[in-house]
This record gives sequence, structure tokens and C-alpha cells, in this order.
Amino acid sequence: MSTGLWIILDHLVALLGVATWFAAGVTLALRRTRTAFALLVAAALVTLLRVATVAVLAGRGWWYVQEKVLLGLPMLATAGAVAVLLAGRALLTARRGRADVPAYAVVAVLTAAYAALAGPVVTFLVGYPLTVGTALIAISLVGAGALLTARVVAPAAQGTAEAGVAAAAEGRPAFSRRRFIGWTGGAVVVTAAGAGTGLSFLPPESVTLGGGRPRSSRPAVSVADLRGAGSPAPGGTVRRHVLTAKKATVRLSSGREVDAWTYDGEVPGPAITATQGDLIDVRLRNADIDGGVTLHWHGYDVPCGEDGVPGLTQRPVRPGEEFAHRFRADQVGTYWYHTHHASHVGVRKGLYGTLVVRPRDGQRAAEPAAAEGVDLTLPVHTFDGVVVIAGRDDRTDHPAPPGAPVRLRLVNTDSDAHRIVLAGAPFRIAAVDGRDLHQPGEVSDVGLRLPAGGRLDLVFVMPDAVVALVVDDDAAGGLRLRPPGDTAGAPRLDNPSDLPELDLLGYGAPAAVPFDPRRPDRHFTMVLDRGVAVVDGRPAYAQTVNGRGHPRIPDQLVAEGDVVRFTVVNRSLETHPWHLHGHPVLVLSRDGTPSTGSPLWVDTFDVRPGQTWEVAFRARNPGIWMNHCHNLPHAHQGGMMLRLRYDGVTTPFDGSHGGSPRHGH
Ligand SMILES: [Cu+2]
Repeated sequence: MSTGLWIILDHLVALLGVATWFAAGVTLALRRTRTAFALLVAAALVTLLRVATVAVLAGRGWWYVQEKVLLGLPMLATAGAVAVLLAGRALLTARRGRADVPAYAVVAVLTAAYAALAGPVVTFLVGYPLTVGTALIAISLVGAGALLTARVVAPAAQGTAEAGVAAAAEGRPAFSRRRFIGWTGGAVVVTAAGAGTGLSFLPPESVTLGGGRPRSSRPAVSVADLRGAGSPAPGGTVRRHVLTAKKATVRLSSGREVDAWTYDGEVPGPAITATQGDLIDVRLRNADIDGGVTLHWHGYDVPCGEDGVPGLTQRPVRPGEEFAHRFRADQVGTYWYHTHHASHVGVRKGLYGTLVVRPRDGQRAAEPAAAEGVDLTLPVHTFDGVVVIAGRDDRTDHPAPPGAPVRLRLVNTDSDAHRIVLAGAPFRIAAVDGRDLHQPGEVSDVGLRLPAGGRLDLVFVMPDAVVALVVDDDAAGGLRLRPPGDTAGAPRLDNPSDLPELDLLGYGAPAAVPFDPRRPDRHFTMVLDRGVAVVDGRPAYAQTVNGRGHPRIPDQLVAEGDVVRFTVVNRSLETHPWHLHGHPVLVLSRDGTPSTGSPLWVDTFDVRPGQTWEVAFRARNPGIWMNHCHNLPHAHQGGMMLRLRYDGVTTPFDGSHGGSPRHGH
């Protein structure tokens, strides 16, 4: 069973425990002794079951259980054991008809219920990592619950409670002893709660070193000075574009109209293409996007000053302003561009386009020249719940002569993954996220997962029949490649959702990689979760990294040349497509299973619930880079983004990602 399912099962067992402990406490208070006894036994058994689910999760990784093992379970086990001893004995006595149930038994069982509740509350509100402050607050709240319950329950059963207490009180009047316990307990609870709250307000550290050297005193360079080349490589040309960001009503192929935010009035924006070595020269103008826009070159390892992150590498481009990007197209492959300013709104509304860089002739012998074949760039985007492929929202036919080499460049511009099926021809996945795979084998009858922001280049030779590209198992939509003259044919495609998903970690053949990822200079762990955290200065139920939200997540410090390793753990019940700017990362393993196929270089990897990914990269593109979830609402509203900072690089801007509308522009 997957870790994600164990996480859900553990939540359910925890909630069942809360329910049974409370039910036992309430029935005991109502003196329904038979039911109370049965529920007490049930609560104890559910608690033992919980120990088992937590033990299984612990086997999947300490990150999944830290707060449960250190706080939730010990607190529940202690309170539960006391409750079983006190209430169990009292109930056995009561069943023999010798006495009423004493008040302290009710208090003990309800206290166990509060302890059972405190565990999941800490998990849902705080998660990983548990801090001393949180633990103190949780324990003091359970203590306060116990004291209040004693106050409420005891007068109702005054006689028996006083008799019981008085017997143990060595003759002192029960009333003053109870009062003494109440005052002392109250003082302890208030002190613990105060200390816990104080600890929670300590300012977070601003930087984490990942086990590497601390910040040096080397002379600083500003990100604003880390700009691209001014000229193409010898033999290259200048690819000049002016992109004007503006609102427009866009008519899709079905005739449907969309109120969009666009580059140049088009969705997707103008396709930017180049040949390796060309100079890309793009002037971004903003006509009327009030909050501002930028251009971020997703997956393209541009110099940091070209990266288009407002507040970090530049100011947002406001209406009437412009920003000039220049960089050399050194990387071959399929990429895309989009605004990084309030991108959870801007990209969704249409501020995106594609960037494709083709190799110079002769550099890729295996690849047929594009002119002879079919080479389509297909950004997949969702407008109001309807999937739109390359600006077309109904089924699209495209001619393809039999025998022609075909390359389909899929780009996911949404915040959630898409499932891709290609039916009618065996094919290869030539490239992932723009980077070629090594010896990719031919596959058919498989589903492919295209993470948010990700790209897949599918190549095949056009057969003598129709080939269908199906997105999200909607066999009626998508793209049909059709031999000339074939107007009605369709490939056999009964249940695309039944096709198994191809695991890219085992696809293609291994090859040498340019560094040894087993000996990283820095190792950072990012545990992704939900919890209460400060996001952009306000408390929120945030999407957290190590328990914090942007910009209070510590920067990751690296030095140029470092081999850096990331462990990314998803404790939450949502998928987080993780995206580092400026560098592709090499996938090492997922859930402890190493990558055995082609070296897999990606700029976005989908960390699904309960998954743990190990990736590594070489730090050789100095700057301050965003490192974030590419589910854009998670990043911008939820706060799931942080910075990877090179030693010696500074920013003249405010340093926090200014892309949230909360910043008030
Ligand atoms: Cu996310």
C-alpha cells in the first residue's frame, strides 16, 4: 500500500480514536456503565491500532511521524493508560453494584479524549517539524481541558468524589485539596502555554546551509548585473520579439470566447523559436495588466537577471513600462515562458507561450530535419474547465503523410498534471523537460504523466492510419494526425484510462552523469505539508515547507560548483510539482527506489502524496533562484516557495517574491 494511503488510513484511525475516547467519556458521565465499558475497551484497542499505523508510516520515513511519535502518541498513551486503570477499575466495581462511578474516572477518560484530539490537531495545524513551543501549547491545552472538566464534573458527583479524595487526603478537607490541585495545575498550564507561545514567536533563521560552508565575505554581485549575452554565437542570428501584455477577448477554435490576459492578444502567446546559438531578444511591454507582468523562461537556464521573478530579479513591469530580455539560446529543446507576477492568476488567464530551440544541422544525427516531417508544439491549458491544446478547444485534425517523422512537443501550462495517451503508433519519449533521454525505447499502450509546467517530446514515424493524442482520457477530444485522404478513420482506443502509467525512472538506458550525486556538498530536505503559518506577513492555513510559508522559509545557501542534493517529502494529501529555477535536477530516486533508466533531468517533478524524491544538481548558474511548487495557487497564495541563494549574490529589490496581490499593487 502506498505511503499516501497509509497517511489517509492513519488520519482515519486517529479520528476514530478521538470519537471512541469521547464517546467513552460521555457515556461514563451519564452513568451508562455497560456502554461506557465497551467503549473504553474499544478506545484502548483503537489506540493500539494507531500505534501500528504510525509504526508503518515511521518505516516510510521519520518526516511522516515525527510529531506523532514525539508528542501525539506518548500523550495519548499516558492519558489513555491512566484512564483505563482508573475508569476500568471503577467500572468493574460499579458493575458489581457496590458503588457509583467516581468523578475522577470521568475526568480521566475525557482527558484521554482531549489527548487523542490534540494529536491530529497538531498534525493538521502544524505538521512537520514539531517544535518545543507547539508541544508545550498542546500539552497545556490538554491540561486545561482536564482542569475545566474536573470543575464541571466534580460538583455533580460531589459526594463520591469527595469521599474518594478525602480517603487519600490524609484527613485534610477534600475541598481545599481540590482547590490546591486546581490552582497549582492552573499555574502549570498557564506557564507552559505562555512559554510555548513565546517560543513560537521566535524569528526564524534566515538561511540554511545544508551541511555546507557558511556565507563567506566574498564581494557581492547583484542579480540585476547577471544578464545574458549581447550577441549570438558565430553563425547564429538574433530572434527579436516585442511582446505586449494586454487584456483581450480570445476566440477559441470552437467559437467560444475567453476573457484572457495575453501576450500580443494571442493565447498562447507568440511561439518563440530559435536555433541553438541564436540570440533571443525579447522586449516585454505591459499595456493594461494592472498588477504588473514579467517573463519567466521556464526550464531555460538563463542568467539570473533574465529570470523574470518580480521582487527578486527585477521590478514587475507595470502598465506603460517595459523590460528587455537578452540571452543566448544555448539549450536545445521544448520550453515555455510565462508571467511570474501573481502567476496563479496571470498564467491561468493566458499569459504564457512556448519557446522551442532546435539544434544546428548535423548536431543531432538521429533526428530528422523538421522540414521533412511534422513538428508540433502543443501547450495544454485549461480555460474554465475545458482543456485547450495549442489554442484549440475542440478536436483538431492535422495532416501527416505516412512515413513522415513526427515530433509532438507537449507543454503543461496548468497547475495540475495531465495524463497523455498516444494511440495508433508506437512511439518514443525523446525528451523530458527539454532534455534528451538516452536510448529511449519504443512504447505503446501506456499513459504518460505530464506534471504542471513539464514537457514531453514524443516522436514516431507516421503510420498509414490515424494517430490520436488524448489528454486526460477524453477520447472524444484531443488531436488526430490523419494521412491525406483518410477522413473517417480512428485508432482503436476503448478505455484510455485503463492503460498503465509509464514510469520514467525506468525508461531508457543509463549513461554517465557529470557529477557524483552520492557525495553532495549540500543536502537540503524540504517537507511539504499544510499548516498554520505566516504567509506574506499574515497568518494563513498555508502550503508549508518545513512548517513555514514564504517569505519566512529559510534561504538555501549554495556556493558555485557545489553538488547539491534535495530530499523532497510530501506529507500532505495534494500533489506538489516541485520546480527549481535556473537548473535542471537529476532524479536519483523516488520512495527509495533508484532511477534505473536514462539519466532523467527535469525542471519539475510531481511529488505526489506520501512520496519522497531524491534529486541532485550542480550549482553553476549564480543567482538567487526561486525554488517552489508549480501548482501556482500553492506557491502564490499558499506560500510554498523559497529561495536558493548563491554565496556572494545580492538583490537590489526587496528580496521577497512580490507576485502576490496581497502586496497591494
Ligand atoms: Cu503544491
